[in-house]
Amino acid sequence: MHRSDWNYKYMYDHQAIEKKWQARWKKERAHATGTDQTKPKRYVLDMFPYPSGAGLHAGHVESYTATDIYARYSRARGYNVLRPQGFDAFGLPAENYAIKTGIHPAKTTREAVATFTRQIDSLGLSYDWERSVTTSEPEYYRWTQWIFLLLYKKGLAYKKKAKVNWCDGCQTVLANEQVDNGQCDRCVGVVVQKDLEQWFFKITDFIEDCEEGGNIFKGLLSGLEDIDWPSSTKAAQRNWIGRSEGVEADFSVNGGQEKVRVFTTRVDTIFGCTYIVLAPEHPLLESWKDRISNWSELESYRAATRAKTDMQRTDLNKDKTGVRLEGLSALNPLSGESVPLYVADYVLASYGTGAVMAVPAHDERDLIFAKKYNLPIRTVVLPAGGSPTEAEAFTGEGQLIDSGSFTGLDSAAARQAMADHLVQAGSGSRKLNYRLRDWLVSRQRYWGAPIPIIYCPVCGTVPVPEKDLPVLLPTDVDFRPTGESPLKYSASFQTVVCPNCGGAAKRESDTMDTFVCSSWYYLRYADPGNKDALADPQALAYWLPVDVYVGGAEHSVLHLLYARFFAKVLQKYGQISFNEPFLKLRHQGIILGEDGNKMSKSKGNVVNPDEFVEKSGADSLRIYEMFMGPLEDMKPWNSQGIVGVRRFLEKVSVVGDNFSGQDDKKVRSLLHKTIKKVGEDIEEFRYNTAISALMILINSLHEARTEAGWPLAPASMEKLFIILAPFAPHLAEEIWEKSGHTESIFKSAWPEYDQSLIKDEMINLVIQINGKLRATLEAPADISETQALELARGSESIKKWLAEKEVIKHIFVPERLLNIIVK
Ligand code: ANZ
Ligand code: ZN
Repeated sequence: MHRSDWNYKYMYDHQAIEKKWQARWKKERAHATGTDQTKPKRYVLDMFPYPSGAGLHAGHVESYTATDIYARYSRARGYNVLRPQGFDAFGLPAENYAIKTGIHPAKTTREAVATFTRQIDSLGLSYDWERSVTTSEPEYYRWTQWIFLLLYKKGLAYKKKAKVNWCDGCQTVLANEQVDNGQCDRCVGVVVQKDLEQWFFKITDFIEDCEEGGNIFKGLLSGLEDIDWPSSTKAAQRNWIGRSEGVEADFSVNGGQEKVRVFTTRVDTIFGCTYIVLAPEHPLLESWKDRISNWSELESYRAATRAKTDMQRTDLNKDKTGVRLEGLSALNPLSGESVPLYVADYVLASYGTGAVMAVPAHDERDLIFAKKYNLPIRTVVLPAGGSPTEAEAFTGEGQLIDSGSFTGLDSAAARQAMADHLVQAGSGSRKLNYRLRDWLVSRQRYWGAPIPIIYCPVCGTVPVPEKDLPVLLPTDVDFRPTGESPLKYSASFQTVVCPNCGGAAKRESDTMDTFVCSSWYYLRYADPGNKDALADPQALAYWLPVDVYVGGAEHSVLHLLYARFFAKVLQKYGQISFNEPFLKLRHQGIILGEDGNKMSKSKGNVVNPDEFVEKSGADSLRIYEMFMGPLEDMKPWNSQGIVGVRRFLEKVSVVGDNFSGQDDKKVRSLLHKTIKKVGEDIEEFRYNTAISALMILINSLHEARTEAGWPLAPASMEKLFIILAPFAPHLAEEIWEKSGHTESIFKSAWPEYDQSLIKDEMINLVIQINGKLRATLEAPADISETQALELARGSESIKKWLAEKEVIKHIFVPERLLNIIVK
């Protein structure tokens, strides 16, 4: 950008004004949470930031401004508003930086928190800092550990050896939710599968509703119906949970007693099954060792799949490989047909029964595999009025053919009939499956909350007693990654006795996934200083649940699912009395660089908010980001745009210089329309249209200005500044003070609009054709010449007079008459 773009006329000194008001707000504790709990409340929450060394970015400004406008508006509406902010401070980046530089993560985190706080304050965001939390502080993670213990005591936290995602780059395990396309979502390194003993949280227990003591607790699925969230986010959660209704069916092996059980959602295609596939890890394989004649071939295949991730294995575009189990065959329980057995890694051990009936004609993966290994492809479902092709699998529903006594049924009816048949014959059952797995929460890293567990050679696994919390993160630690948790080698940490028998013991050395810390932080804001409990029940009862939550859509299945799970656990065990933590959720869209690309250091297109705050002011930056487009849209940065917004604020400041004037009927009516629109838009987060309405109003003020002053009387003018204030808080305060007020503008109530003023005044417009009265049409008083002509042309009673005539000219008398001359 060119320097000259910044040549404002400086009609107001934004730097002086903004500093002045920020200092005053701080001194007067202007943003402290209200204490009068007889008032209705609104809890307005942002996803708290990870305090990275890079500081605040444009996306933070976007979402924090959106919630700030909402919070300021809500206060003016008489709500008690909770508007906290904190820091999600544990995590890999600080630790990775420490490994590189040797600087302790506690120090870099502290510095980053200070930078973020300064930047946030420079934007005039009305956070109550007295309620801030930082997840890496012992007074906070003490309660993270306390929740871990609650889960442990209720059997919802357990340790087991499992195949887990291992990132070599980060030298730690990852949750399924943190693996993106086979890559680590932090370092983008390849994720491999390893068998490790790890801690899990039983999130799968909370998918469906459950009953306890006569109460129904809503699960992760049905709870979605009660909340106002973007439908795409709800869909992402449903998909991730992946509820699927199907059938388990037994195929007997080699005509004997032994059976292999498959899970299918399409039992209607069972007559088209031409082979069976088992996952390479399937437990039955070992027991068939003696009967499989190509055992060694199978062994080497199984070894080769071990390195692959689930994602690589199930990718449609990847080559499908497998090994036939020579010497074995399976019997179809409905058709009685004998089919071969294969082991192939496109079938996962962890889903369903780890075995599938393959139907190449109706399943894409099976088709690829069948073509490769020359297996029969048999069509058993026809699309309505269609015929089969071998090039593509027909995966839709239709009518059954070649399916014995089931031929002719449609897919849905066939599924019912076949399931009944299998159940009666004792060779199958109806089955619900889920894609969601329990949440893997242990990490072999330093910078996280220690898991409060002690291992005693005599007593086994012993939870740390609550009175001994927090288990402090030690500082005498070498955090270079070795694949084992650095805490294992901290002498101070490992010097511990068993709380049970007093004998020498060892601590769990893994730390918790940072998503554990962020799954409950919103509760702590209700009562952040509490030393005896996670939060006072009365404070929770008043403030929770969160009324409005704003944050990025990238958290759809991570944070947002985990937080819902925690709420359900805490509700079930009496800690809270609600089931869904976030009643209304909105996402801010990604802000792209000026070049239309994603902002990145390497592209040099990163916008630093500090620069814009300094040059055009926080108020300009706030309004610009809200004016860029709908909040949830992805949109590119445009430096010219902020210049335009700044000009708008300059016009505002000119209006604020003195309030003298008298209400003009039209402008006053526009003011009341704007009051209505801005209020309604804020409630729905439609900030761009609210701002454009304010701009129109300010422009019309300038246009209608006369010698006598502004076209609004001071009382009306005040209303204007009150509705502008949430957007441009500093400038609004300054103007308010200049106009003689001694109290903050944010103490003023939101103005009510006058219903009678927002109704457009209507008149009866006389329409003449060649001077003869032909109609009188109802029209707004301020109808223009062209609008009047359009109105006349569209009216049935005039159309016939104009048909096949040529309009020569027309005469328009505003508010009275339109005379159309035709030939
Ligand atoms: C036969 C069949 C025919 C299938 C057809 C689909 C279409 P969802 O909906 O995601 O639950 N499947 C079952 N277990 C599997 C495993 N462990 N690994 C890989 N695939 C597995 O998917 C269920 C379908 O996925 C099942 O239905 C099975 O293939 C496959 F025309 O059975 B189906
Ligand atoms: Zn012991």
